[in-house]
Amino acid sequence: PREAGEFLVDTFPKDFVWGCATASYQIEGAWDKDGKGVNIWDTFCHEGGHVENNDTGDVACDSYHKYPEDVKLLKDLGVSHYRFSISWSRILPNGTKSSVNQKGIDYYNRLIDALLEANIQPFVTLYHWDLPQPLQDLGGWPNEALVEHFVDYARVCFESFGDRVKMWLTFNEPYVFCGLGYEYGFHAPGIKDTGRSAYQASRTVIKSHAKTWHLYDDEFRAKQNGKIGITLDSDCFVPKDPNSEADKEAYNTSFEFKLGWFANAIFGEGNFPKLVLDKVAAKSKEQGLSESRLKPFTEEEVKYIKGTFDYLGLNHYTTRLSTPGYKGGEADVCYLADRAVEEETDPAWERAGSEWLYVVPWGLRQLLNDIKTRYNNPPVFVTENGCSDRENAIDDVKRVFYYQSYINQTLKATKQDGCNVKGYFAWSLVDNFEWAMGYAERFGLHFVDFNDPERKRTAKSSAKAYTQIVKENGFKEKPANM
Ligand code: GBH
Repeated sequence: PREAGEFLVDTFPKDFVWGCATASYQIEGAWDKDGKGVNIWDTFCHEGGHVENNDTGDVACDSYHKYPEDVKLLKDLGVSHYRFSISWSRILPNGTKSSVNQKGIDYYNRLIDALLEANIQPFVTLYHWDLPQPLQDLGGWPNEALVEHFVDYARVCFESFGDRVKMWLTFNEPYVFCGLGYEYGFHAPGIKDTGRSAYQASRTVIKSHAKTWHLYDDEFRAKQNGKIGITLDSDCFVPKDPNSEADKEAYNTSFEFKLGWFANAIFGEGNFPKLVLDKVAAKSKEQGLSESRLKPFTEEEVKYIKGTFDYLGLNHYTTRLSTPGYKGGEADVCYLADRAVEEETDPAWERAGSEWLYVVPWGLRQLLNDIKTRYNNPPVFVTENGCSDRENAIDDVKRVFYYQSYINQTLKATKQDGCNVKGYFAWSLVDNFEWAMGYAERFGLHFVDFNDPERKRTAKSSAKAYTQIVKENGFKEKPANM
C-alpha cells in the first residue's frame, strides 16, 4: 500500500541493534596528518570546481582529534553500535601493502578502544569512497588489479582490528561510487565515461568484495568470530501507475539496475541480473559493438561470488515512480539509455534539504519486503537512513518526523511482514561533509558549527527523539506529533 497506514505501537526484537553512521572522509579532517596519503576526495576537492562553495574535507568535523567527543555523543544517545569507515590512505598511504602507516592504525585503535570502553560496538566499513590516489592513477576501480590491493588492505585491517571489531562491511554503496565517480563524474575521481567504466568498476568491486569475504571466512572467522557483509543503497521503486503493465515492468527494471546490479551476484541467483545483462548486450549490439559493455561473470566467478555475505547492509533514503522512457538521444551510450526507465516523484511528497530526497516513509517498508522476497530474506541491517536540511535547524521537527515515521515502517516490516531486519543506523551522528554538496546540506543528529575552530557539536531535537526510540527499543506509545 502506498501510504504510511496507522502508527504501530510496538517494540523491536530484544537483540535489535541501534546505531549511528559516519564515514572517514566526511568527518575526520586531518587530511595530511601523521603520514596519511592523498586520496581521490582530497584531490577532487583541492582541484576546485566540483563541490558546492569549494568546500573540502580537510578539517570536516575534526573527528581525527575530537573522536572522544563523538564517543560521548554516542553514549548519550544510548546506541549499542557505531558504524564508521576506515580511511585506506591512513593505513596504506600509497594504497599498497608496501606502505603500512602505524600512526594511522594507532588512530583507529584509539577510536575502537574508546568505543569499547563506552560499551559501544564498532561496525566498520572498509571502503566509503576515499580511494588512495595512487590506485586511481592506475585507473581506479575499472582496473581489476585493484582486487588484490583491496584484499591486501582488508587483511591489514582484519589483522590490526579484528580482535575487537566483530562486524565488518566491505563497501559502502558501490552503485554510487561507480556511477557518480566513473559514469557521471559528479563525485571523485570525476570521470565521465558513460556506459563503460562504471560497469567495469562494478566487476572489480564485486570481485573485491567476494575475495575479502572468502579471506575473512578462510583465515579470520574461526579465530575472530566476527561477521562480514556489504552495504548497498537503493531507493524504493514502484510502478508509476500501479495498474499499468509497462510501469510494472519499469519498476522491475529500476530495481534490477539499482539494487540488483550489485545484489544479484552476491545475494541472488548469481551474476548480474539477466535483465541487466540482456539490456546492455542488446544496446551494445545496436551500437555496433562486438561485445557487451557489461561483461558477465564466468561460471567459476559466479560460484565464487554467490553467497559471500553474512548480512546485507542497506542504505535507504527515498522513493521513485518508474515508467518506461529515456529523455536523451537515440545514439547515447550510457547507463540511463541502457536502463530506459524514467524515475519520477510525486508532487504530493514532502521534500528534504537535498534535491533528490523526498520523504516517503512507506518506501522503506516496501523495499525491505522486496529484499525479503527477491533474496530469500537475508539478515538486513539498515546501515543508513536519514534526512537533510539547509536551514541549520536545531529544533529539526522535519527530521524528528522522518526518523519516527521511517523507523515505524521498519518496525512494521520486522514485526508484521517477517522481514529479517537486525538493526538500524541513523545517518548521521553529526553534520558532516556532504560530498558534492559540501557543508550546505546537513544530515546530523548533532549540529556542527563549521565556523568554529573547535567544531562544537550541539544535540538537535532529532537526537532526543532518536534517544527515546532507542531506549524504548521502538515505540511504547504514539509520539505526540505523529
Ligand atoms: C549516502 O548516499 C552516503 O553513503 C553518505 O555518505 C551520504 O552522506 C548520505 O547518503 C547522504 O547523501 O544529485 O545525481 O548527485 C546516499 C545515496 C548518493 C543519494 C548521491 C543522492 C546524489 C545524486 N546518495 N545522490 S546526484
